[in-house]
Amino acid sequence: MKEQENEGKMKAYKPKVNQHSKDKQLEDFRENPQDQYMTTDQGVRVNHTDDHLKAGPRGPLLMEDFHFREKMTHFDHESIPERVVHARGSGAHGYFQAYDDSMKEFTKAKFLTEPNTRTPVFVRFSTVVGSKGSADTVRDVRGFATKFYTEEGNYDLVGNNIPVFFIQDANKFADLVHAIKPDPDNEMPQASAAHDTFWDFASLMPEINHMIMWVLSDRAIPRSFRMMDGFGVHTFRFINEAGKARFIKFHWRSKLGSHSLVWDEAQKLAGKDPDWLRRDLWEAIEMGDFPEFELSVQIVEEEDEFKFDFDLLDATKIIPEELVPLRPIGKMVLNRNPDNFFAETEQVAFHPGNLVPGIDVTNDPLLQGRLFSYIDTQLNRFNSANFGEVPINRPVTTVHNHQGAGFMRQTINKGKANYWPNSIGGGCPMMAPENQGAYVHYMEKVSGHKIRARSESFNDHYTQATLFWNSMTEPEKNHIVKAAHFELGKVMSKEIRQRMVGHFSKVSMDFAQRVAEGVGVEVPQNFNQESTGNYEADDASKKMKNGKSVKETKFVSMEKDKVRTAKSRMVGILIEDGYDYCELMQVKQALKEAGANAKLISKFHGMIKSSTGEELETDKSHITTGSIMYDAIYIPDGAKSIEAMIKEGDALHFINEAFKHGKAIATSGEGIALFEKADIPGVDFANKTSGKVKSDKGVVTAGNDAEAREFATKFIDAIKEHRHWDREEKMMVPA
Ligand code: HDE
Repeated sequence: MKEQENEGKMKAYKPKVNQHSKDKQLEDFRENPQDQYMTTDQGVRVNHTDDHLKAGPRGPLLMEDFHFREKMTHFDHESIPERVVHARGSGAHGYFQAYDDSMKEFTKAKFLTEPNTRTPVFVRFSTVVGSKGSADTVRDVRGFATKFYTEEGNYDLVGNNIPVFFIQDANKFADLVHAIKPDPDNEMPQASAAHDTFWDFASLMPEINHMIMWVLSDRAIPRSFRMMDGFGVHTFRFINEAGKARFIKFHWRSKLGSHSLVWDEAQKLAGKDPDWLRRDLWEAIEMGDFPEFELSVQIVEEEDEFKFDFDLLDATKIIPEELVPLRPIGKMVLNRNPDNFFAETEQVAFHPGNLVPGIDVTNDPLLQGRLFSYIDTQLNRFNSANFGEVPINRPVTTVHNHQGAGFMRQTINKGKANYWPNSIGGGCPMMAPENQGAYVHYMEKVSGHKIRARSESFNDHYTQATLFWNSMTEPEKNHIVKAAHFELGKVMSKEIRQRMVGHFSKVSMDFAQRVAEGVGVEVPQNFNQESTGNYEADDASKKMKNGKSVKETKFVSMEKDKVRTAKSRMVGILIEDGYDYCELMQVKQALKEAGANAKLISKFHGMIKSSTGEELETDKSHITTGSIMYDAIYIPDGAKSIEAMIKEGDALHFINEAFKHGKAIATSGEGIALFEKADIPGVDFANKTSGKVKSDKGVVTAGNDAEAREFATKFIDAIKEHRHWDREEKMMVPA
């Protein structure tokens, strides 16, 4: 009788299934209604999961409650060690497709040469320093790791969004990471290089200087994972069908271009939306704005190895694109979000040594060390050698070998012969000949003494740092200087600040002076800091004498190499009751046609009435958003709406802050008074009624007689510029 009563209560508890929900799990349940019930891990159906089994409703737990024990045990064990670096990441599925077969001349890798094949990929973007729960927008290098599930096995391109690295030899990696991670005594600061230990290490290690320039630049605060380039960093090798090898460098170029945040914005976003980059990627894919990246290579003939003024094996150097241009191979499209973060993004295991025929490594001493580290770290994360069997890591090709045991083995290998050679199993699996797709390492001839040293050819640590500085536009230089003021400004030790400015004096006196004045030190004369590496003269350095170089390279500057598009940009539209519906709809339509997205924002979230009576529901209220979450802002005309905003601190701050961050801002008619009130410099109030469309440094205004279409076009042109850095000259605007 009691049991029947209980059952009755439980039925009453059963939640209603929302027929309109789009949840993927629900879709599966709809397809297989017999599977809709919760079960234990043993597949036994569960009738109640809110209380554990007790001796009476106020009594103790009964150990026979297998459902509770299993649920609790699983929960207690549901985390794995986070990655020691690159702990915070976001993943996406997609495909890669070659444009044509032109790479056949250089590589036999089929996925790079067969235009009719779409190779599935999984990409994981990451920050390096912060823990798994840290903010996305911190100043840091971004990881850009791609797993290609090719027909010849998995190939991993485990790159970054910066083309060079901090150190030249893998033996320094542990020191670098210890120095940049939070201090060992108090575990501070989180996800930041701005503390004494990192700059102490940096100031004692001249090889870091080129990388420091990149990390201080806007590359280290990307606007979006979709809007950054990627690099393989090391020099790799392509091998063609005939066995000829060439040196190559991999590049990913975002089709949307490479764009950044500003530092003030990055810091505010870290508080307002720490998931900013993750959310941006997820939402873009959900909306069908699929991120696209072009894969290219720089190719250097083996005989040209020593034709440059730097060593190709030195990962602190780029090959300027003026010397070796990029050759496009194909494009990658990211078109599907993961179904489960843990199973896919967390468990994906990359390894630069996952190679397929046609691609090989070089003797870059940084790369060589990585070839050891990645499997080792996966063993720590998975506590098993079977991590390759996790679905996200499994190749699409068949796996045949004798590695059939260990923790959490999934595959059930059959038969007795788990050794090679064997006759019992008919000699299976057999060795594959090269013409059947076997991987054969490139037969590079190597000889040398056993020696703990680096080639003298690695010992120039300033030329490319100077090249980077010289290649920047003035606004980009300003940002680098400000970043140095912030980073070194947080360093307590004057000695370390001094030493770092000493290095900067060898990069550029101008740069060093501008940094020095912000961090309270003098620029030293004739600064010299000995390298910690053991550099030994060898043939390479002699051969490189008079190697090719350039004084400037346009491709390292995000400004000079800018892609102008409004595609997938997010525009914030501020409205209150009384806005001009007709104008708003025309501008929204023009934005849509340009591929941009828009969100309506008002003081309170809800239905807002236009001056002509139409109602629109806003997407956000001021309390849940901020200008930092938009690429551009627009305020439609409408006397009552504008009047309300003029009295609203939040709206004024919104406009003012967007202006400060160099974004396109637009308004018309009465809105011009709002811009004046928000301290937007140079706005012509007289333009309010009769004025034509005016666009000045990304501030677009129009009188209420002006043509809405023309107004929208000018606004979109301003959005395409991404940021209007020339505004920074009159940066008297507080925000
Ligand atoms: Fe990594 N790196 N790394 N790294 N790295 C890891 O492997 C390491 C380096 C990069 O989204 C770890 O699975 C050493 C350069 C990315 O899962 C670890 C050295 C580049 C990711 C490791 C380097 C990278 C990692 C930590 C110097 C750009 C994230 C977790 C010799 C070309 C991959 C893991 C993901 C992750 C070691 C230097 C890129 C510890 C020893 C240079 C994108 O194995």
